[in-house]
Amino acid sequence: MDRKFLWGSATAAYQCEGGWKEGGKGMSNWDTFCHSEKNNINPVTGDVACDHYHRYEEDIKMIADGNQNAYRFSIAWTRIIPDGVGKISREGIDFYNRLIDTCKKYNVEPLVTLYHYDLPQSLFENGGWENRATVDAYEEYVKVCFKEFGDKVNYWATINEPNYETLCCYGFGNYPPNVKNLERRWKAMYHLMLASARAVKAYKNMGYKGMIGLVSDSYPIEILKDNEEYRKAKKLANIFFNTSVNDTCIKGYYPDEYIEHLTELGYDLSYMKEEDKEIFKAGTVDYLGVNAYCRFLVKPCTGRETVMEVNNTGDSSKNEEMEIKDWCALDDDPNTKKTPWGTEIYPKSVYDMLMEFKELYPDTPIIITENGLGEYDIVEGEKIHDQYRINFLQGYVDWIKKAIVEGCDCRGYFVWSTMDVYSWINGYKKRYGLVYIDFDDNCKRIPKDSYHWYKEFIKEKGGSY
Ligand code: BGP
Repeated sequence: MDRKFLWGSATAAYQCEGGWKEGGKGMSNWDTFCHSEKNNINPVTGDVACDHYHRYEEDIKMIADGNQNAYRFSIAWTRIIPDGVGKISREGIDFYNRLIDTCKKYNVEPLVTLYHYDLPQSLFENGGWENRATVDAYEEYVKVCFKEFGDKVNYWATINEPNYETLCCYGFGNYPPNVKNLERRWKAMYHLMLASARAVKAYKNMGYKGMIGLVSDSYPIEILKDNEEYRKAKKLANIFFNTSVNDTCIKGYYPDEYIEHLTELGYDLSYMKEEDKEIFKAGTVDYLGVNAYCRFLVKPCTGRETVMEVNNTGDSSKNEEMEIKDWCALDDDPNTKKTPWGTEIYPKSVYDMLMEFKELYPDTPIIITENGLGEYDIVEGEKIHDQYRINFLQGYVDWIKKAIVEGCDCRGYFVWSTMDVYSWINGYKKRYGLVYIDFDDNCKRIPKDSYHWYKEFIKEKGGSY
């Protein structure tokens, strides 16, 4: 495998494919959730989404025309094994073979995520990731993927964001099963981490030579005051958001401090089995995929009960609230610019994080598997002048360059997202794409100014990374 820097963009199956009842696909928890009354904030579905299921060739051609040499997408488990366990669907396998072959045809390297939030409904109903049986089912599913696509795919990602997914499922409670209970969260996350380790182990045992990693949403944690209480909040936040995932998949064991803290909180950890230790050891990743969106500013808890509210409204006056009892609270710097959804715009965060990884995990290469800006885009005479997105992306790639020059082993960068896709809970109004999708006009594709900027940037500067 040659070592070219990957310049690409990313999507995930539920967010772009559509074709929710086509090709023998089974139902996922997201199909069910989006059709339920619980989906009441922005009540839309991914039934059609960008119609990528039918228009993937047009999309991959667009990626290649934009000078991108890589495309990150996810496989919908429900297309491969519609009921989660048991019968394999040939039609589903054929679809992903076509998708991967099309990438190859256009010289676009596929980076394939095996699980990106959409869980087969049958497994979800049996407890989802809280149930260890889901780990067994996942291992069977990924082995089918390795067997069918392993000769063609050089980059795999086991799980997308074990931290953020379980935070939304069991902290904010805005993703199915819509629960607010952090004890259940840690259990689900443990099983996701175990599933990832079992996938890595299976991949190696099957003799494949590609790179397999995990995609982690990671955040540099910062404090605005330097005193003991703030430093303690920073340390706990780092365990909560970063090392609980990153140490585990890179070093092959859960950090002691993490286990100690959960024990202090009186949680039942009997789901952590002694025999799993060997699996975590054998299942360490070849690279860490990092979804880099922002930093977290934290402060000590004020003593209130846990409150966790995420801004899914797109109204910047509605602040995110995160006060996690016995851990930390989210702080705010009023001087930093924010998106309409309240996320800080702070490109230097990627540099701070990469430099931290260089110290903590010097032997593990990093691929930035997502980075992007959610905005309301406006079409003006068939054009989208998203200069704000260009500024944002330019900031990030410049800071990444600096980190590489200073010795960080970063091997790729993917913009979220290839085109506008369904945004979890935010629906279709929060747009991240390099390409605009007119959801009211047969999913017409219009490249934005940022698409053209990225194309030129890769041509001019891409080779120097
Ligand atoms: C990441 C997810 C993506 C994507 C992105 C933007 O956490 O991996 O799937 O959706 O965030 O998030 P959102 O659409 O909620 O703004």
